Parts: sequence; structure tokens; C-alpha cells
Amino acid sequence: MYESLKRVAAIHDLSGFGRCSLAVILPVLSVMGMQVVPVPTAVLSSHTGGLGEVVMHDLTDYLQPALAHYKRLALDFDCIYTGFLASSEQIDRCLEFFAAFPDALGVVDPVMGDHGRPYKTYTPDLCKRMGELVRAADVITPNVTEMAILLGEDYPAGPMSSSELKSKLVRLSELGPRMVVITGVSTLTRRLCNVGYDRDHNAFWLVASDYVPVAYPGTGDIFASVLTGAILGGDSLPIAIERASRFVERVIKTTFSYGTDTRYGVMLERVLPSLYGHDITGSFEAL
Ligand code: PXL
Repeated sequence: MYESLKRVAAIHDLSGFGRCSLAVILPVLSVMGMQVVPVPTAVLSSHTGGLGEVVMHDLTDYLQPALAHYKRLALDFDCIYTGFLASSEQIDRCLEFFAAFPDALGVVDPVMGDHGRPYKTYTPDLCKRMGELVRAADVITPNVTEMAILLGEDYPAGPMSSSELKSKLVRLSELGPRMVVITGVSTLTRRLCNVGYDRDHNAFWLVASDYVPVAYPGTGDIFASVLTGAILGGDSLPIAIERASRFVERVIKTTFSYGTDTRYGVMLERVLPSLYGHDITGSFEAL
């Protein structure tokens, strides 16, 4: 049994307080039956979303020796999954991980910003070089802000039509990845959706979620990690998007019901057990 577990190298930061990045990715993937090898890009006292002055230790110099150690151990990885990076040099380190394990599924969450703005620590050079990582990926999960940065376009001013979304999905896929999922999309008829494109099957998918009038940090990390676990577990792309969307919807609604400080993140601990199930509700549709 042990040998049959999928092994994921998770190249993300570890933020102590605020429930994002490795603090949520580790429990999510573990509950989904994946063996996670955390490869921290930085250690922070909290996320950078409004909790005052954050203490940050950049771990750029850690990444190459860590990879060298895994090579000495002759470890194999089923997936290399990257997220928040602390410097543009870390793009090269991530590319080295992809090159070292060419058969691994390459998942790039091109974490750069949200709500139309880059995160505090994201320099223009780091944003520009994120395109290089996307080129090496099989799967990417940008939010709308990251979609616009990757395509070199303005942040969309309003809802997007199906044909606009299909064009953006295809153009993102042309950068490299064969599966693209854009999160947090507003369409002409729905306030909140996640949309996907599976190039191998030339199929476009949409999963709608109930809109809740709050935003929490870390929900993109939870979405991408559930999606990654689902794909590694054998789900089709639409089923994986549905599984990730339903889980994030449940965790946001649960947290909203308690009225907690949004900066403290979502109450993952209350909802995590529901990831053990394998239910599929079929709430996806063609875009
Ligand atoms: O969830 C994305 C993320 C990851 N890591 C850090 C962050 C954020 C978003 O704010 O600040 C440190």
C-alpha cells in the first residue's frame, strides 16, 4: 500500500498564521491520500494580506541542495506542484525540479496576486518570469488577476462571456499547459464560477458556486491542492474542478457563518473530513 501512494513535491511558502500555502496544502493532500514532500520557498510569520509587518525568511538557497538530496535518494515524484515563490531565481529552481522528474505531473499555481493587484512581495520581474514556469506545466490554476498578467492584458472590468473565456483558456493553454483552470470568474449569468479547458479532449467546462460576499486568503491554495489531489487520484478535469469548487464553497460558507476576521483565513479544520468522500454530484457543465 505504502508504495502505491502518489508522492507530491509541494514547492510553496510556509506561512505560520493565516491558513494559506503549505499550512493548508499539506492537510488537504494528505487527507486525499497523497504523500506530500514540502519544499518551502520561504518561511513567513503570516500571509502578506493585511496582518501588518510580516517576518519573512527567503529560502532560495535551500532549494537546489534539497533537490540534490532527493536525487541522491533516487526518489521519484508523481507530481511537482509549485505556488508562492519568494524570488525570481526560484523560477530556475522550480524548472530544475520539473527537469529532474520529467514524468511527474507539473502543476503550476501561478500565484502572483488577487483582486487586480500583485501581492506585496511580487516584483515585475518575478511576474514576468512566471510565464517560463507556466510553459513547463501540465496544469495551471490562475485566478482572474493572474490570468490577465499571464496574457499581458488588463484586469477585466466586468463579467466575461463564454466566448471570451474560451479564448482566454485556449491562449493560456497555448503557453504550454494541456489543462487550464481559471478560478473566481464572473460570467454574464453567474457571479462566481471556475472554468476549465482540457486540450487533449478539446473540452471546456464550468462549475458555478454560490457567491458569498467575503474573501479569505488561502482559498486559491485550497482549490489548487484539491484539484491536484483529484487529478492524481484519477478524476477527469470536470470532476476535479467540481470536487475543488464544492470543497472551497463549503469551507467559505462554514467560515462565513462564524463571522471571523477574514484575515485569519478559512476554518479548514471544520470541513477537512468531508474530503474523505468520493461523491460526485455532477454539478459541472459544458462552458
Ligand atoms: O495564498 C496565496 C499566498 C501564499 N503565500 C503568501 C501569501 C499569499 C496570499 O496573500 O501572502 C505568503
